[in-house]
Amino acid sequence: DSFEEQYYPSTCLVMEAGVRVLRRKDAPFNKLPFGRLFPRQKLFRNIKDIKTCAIVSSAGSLAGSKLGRFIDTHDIVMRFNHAPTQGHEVDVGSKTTIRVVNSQVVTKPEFDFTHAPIFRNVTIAAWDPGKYNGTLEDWLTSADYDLFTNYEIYRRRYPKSRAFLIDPHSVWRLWQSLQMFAGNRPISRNPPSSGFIGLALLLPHCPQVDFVEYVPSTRLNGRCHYYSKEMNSACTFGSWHPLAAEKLMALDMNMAEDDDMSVFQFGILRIRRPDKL
Ligand code: NCC
Repeated sequence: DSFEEQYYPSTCLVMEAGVRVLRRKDAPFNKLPFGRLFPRQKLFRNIKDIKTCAIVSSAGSLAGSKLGRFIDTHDIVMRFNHAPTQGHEVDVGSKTTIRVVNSQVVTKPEFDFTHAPIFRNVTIAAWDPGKYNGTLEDWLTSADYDLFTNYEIYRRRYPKSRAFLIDPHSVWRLWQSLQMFAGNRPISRNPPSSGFIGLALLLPHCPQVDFVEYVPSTRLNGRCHYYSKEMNSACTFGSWHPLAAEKLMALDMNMAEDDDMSVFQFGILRIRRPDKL
């Protein structure tokens, strides 16, 4: 085993899932008109210049954190779904490079995916799990929410946009990595949350990822999101997504040099990419 595999097996497991966006050359999209909607560009420009990335969870306990300035110092900032920055800059920052969005957000009219300014001028990585063991052809007709219609509208309206679809097979491979980490405690056969998918998607592009308020900090306040008043601990500890298993695995990936202080006091996990895989 390499040095990394011996010391950071969980990080390696997440890397090995190979979470990725679909490309034009991928079968069956290379033979389908739909595949020509995929951007020719890479997920990120100037990948050699990327040194640090921040992933901002949507957790309610980000409220009052004052982590905005810290978050904005990163080269790449990832956010989720329709989580706003406006009005919350002090706590969550104002920079957004990429949004990972689930297929409900792409589909449901209240989010207005094809028009809302929050989804413009940022990279989009949209995902839908489809059926476990389903083919990509199946997925096109049996996605949990039909994200394809609005994806097509969006791409035609904004041809220069960097809006990608995440390979659903890679989402299920990530689920398998999670199951492997959980060992003999079976996890529910539901896909990981956008947060964990985002981590796995970003890590291959970034030597150091700071994941903010994913493992809950001492600010824990019972709120679902920092941008709403809804109280719901299931948002933090999980109900449908295998969120608790994800967070245990992410905590196992933490490499902050100090001690547990930064994780629980500041709510920041620091995850380094194993470079010698
Ligand atoms: O709530 P959601 O997640 O948009 O949050 C994004 C990611 O932040 C992390 N999170 C969030 C809240 C919290 N208290 N603790 C956290 O750690 C999680 O990693 C989460 O993935 C999703 O994953 O896409 C999810 O989306 C929502 C919802 O569809 C969208 O917000 C749109 O309204 C789901 N909620 C429902 O379906 C009711 C949620 O289960 C998963």
